[in-house]
Amino acid sequence: MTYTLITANRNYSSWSLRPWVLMQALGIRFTDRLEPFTQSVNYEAFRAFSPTGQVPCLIDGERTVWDSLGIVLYLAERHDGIWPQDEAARAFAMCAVAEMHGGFSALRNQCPMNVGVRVKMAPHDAALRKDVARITELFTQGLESFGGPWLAGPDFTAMDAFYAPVAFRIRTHGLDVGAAQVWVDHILAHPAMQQWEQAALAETWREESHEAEVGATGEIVADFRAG
Ligand SMILES: N[C@@H](CCC(=O)N[C@@H](CS)C(=O)NCC(=O)O)C(=O)O
Repeated sequence: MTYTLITANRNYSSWSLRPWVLMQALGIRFTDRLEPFTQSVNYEAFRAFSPTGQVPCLIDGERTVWDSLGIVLYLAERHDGIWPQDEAARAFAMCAVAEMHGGFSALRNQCPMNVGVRVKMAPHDAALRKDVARITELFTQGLESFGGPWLAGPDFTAMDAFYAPVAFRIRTHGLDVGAAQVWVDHILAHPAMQQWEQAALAETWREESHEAEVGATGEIVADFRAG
């Protein structure tokens, strides 16, 4: 029996992307079930399959595993390669994943993931400048300490998956991460990210609140989506 991974719109759903890209990159097979957002809050509809009324959600037989971090920890008990082999890299990756899961609220709120759109942002406030500086520092530290090309060494791991939505945010909002851009370019070229991006561009769903959110961040200078 294979897993079923339930996720939402490719264009908007940043939390969905984390386990999806990790499973794709590591060759962990799953049935891909997409439940699009139909309104700004989808709690009632998503409660049919997810205890939190949110995606992503992994179904493994009779078992439901929820929350992107819960899913990745669950998979790590069953599959090799979720975390780096090297102990120091593993410690770094685990801390960085925790930091992403619980932090970066300015980046999250002010630079929503919208894969197909490009924005000329208004000047950054202090909170966003702090988040972008920390992202730059963290990526640079990972690449320098563990030799790249991935954030915690030679292999794609959970750390890359957790920051994959950030790569789309960086591109959409034109954020400057200095030399760490090398990782952004590398992950955007990964076949799984390309697959996600092509699906995002092909989507014709538009959800009003997500559109308003990206419109509020600055001037939309390009929109590569179909429809
Ligand atoms: N902490 C959760 C957050 C999940 C989350 O916020 N998911 C969003 C989609 S990206 C969601 O399902 N929102 C429900 C809605 O928009 O109604 C996780 O890591 O999985």
